[in-house]
Amino acid sequence: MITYTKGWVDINKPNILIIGKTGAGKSSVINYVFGREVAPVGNVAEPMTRGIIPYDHESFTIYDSEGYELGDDKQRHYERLILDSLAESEYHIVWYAIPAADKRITELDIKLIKRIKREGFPVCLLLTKVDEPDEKQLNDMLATANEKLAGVNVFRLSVNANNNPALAASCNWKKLVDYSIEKAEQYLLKLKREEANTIITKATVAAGAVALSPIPFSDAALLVPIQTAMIFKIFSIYGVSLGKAVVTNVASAVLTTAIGQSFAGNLLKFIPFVGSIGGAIINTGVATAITGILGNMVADLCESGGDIERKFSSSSFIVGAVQKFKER
Ligand SMILES: Nc1nc2c(ncn2[C@@H]2O[C@H](COP(=O)(O)OP(=O)(O)OP(=O)(O)O)[C@@H](O)[C@H]2O)c(=O)[nH]1
Ligand SMILES: [Mg+2]
Repeated sequence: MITYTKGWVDINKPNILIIGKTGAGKSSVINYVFGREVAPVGNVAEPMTRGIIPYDHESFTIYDSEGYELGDDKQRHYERLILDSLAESEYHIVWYAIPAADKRITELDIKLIKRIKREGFPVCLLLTKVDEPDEKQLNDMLATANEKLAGVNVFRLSVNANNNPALAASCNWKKLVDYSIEKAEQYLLKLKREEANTIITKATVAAGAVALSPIPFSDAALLVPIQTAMIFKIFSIYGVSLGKAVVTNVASAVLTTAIGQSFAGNLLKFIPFVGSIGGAIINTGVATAITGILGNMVADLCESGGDIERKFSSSSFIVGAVQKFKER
């Protein structure tokens, strides 16, 4: 039984999709990784797995899939199926299995692997059944992968290496899973950051509009709910839940301090009549800058993991935000 590094702290488990030709040994790979028989194994001649079947592990979920059968039409159909399925579902890394027993990597395999990579998905190559070819055949396959699939990591695997310690030692089972968890985690964080960026952009536009609003003395007061909503949405992307009061307090504190700083040395702009910073009129630049800084700092915080609530409500978060505002 192999134990795997679990890098997952605050975010979901990675979803791994395993694909490739029928009989490539995909289901056997899953069983080996799980350390027990979970996926039914067939024979090379007859397709076994049908559809897509998830197998849930403590540190990841692997989706077993129906393999493609030989024939250009069938392979093209398969390619479409895989690309559609990647677009619709939440996979974080693809394991592309090619049996070393075939002694070659086909152009269609190369094309599909490159396409998956181009779509932005992490993908790696699983060279299965490395017990079958001789050393030269295996080296030729590795050379082809190296030449035609530069940048795609290759893992040598065999579930039949028990009686051959040298072969067993050349297999990369643990590396495969550790690498996949790490890559999937990076990919998931990238997706989450993109989602957070969309929310931040929308909030900065709304904040800029508030600064242009004709309602007198209300800018700063109107900004806080925009920022609070933005922060809540970012936290929810990363699966963090915090009380409303905490978020409102931090947003108000950052805004108050930042506005206070921006009026220092420019007292003419300050309106003593209102008597509170909440009534200050701020310009669009200030409103968008402070909102963008807050949003990005919250996303950074979520990515850093650990005790997010404590870090978020600490004075160093507020001081850091104001510092960034001054340096902008
Ligand atoms: N020699 C050798 N045979 C293997 C290895 N892994 C799997 N096989 C055999 O290859 C055949 C197909 O294995 P599966 O795991 O069912 O292959 P699959 O890719 O899931 O096939 P489909 O579900 O039909 O797409 C079985 O007879 C396995 O015993 C291996 O590492 N070495
Ligand atoms: Mg199968």
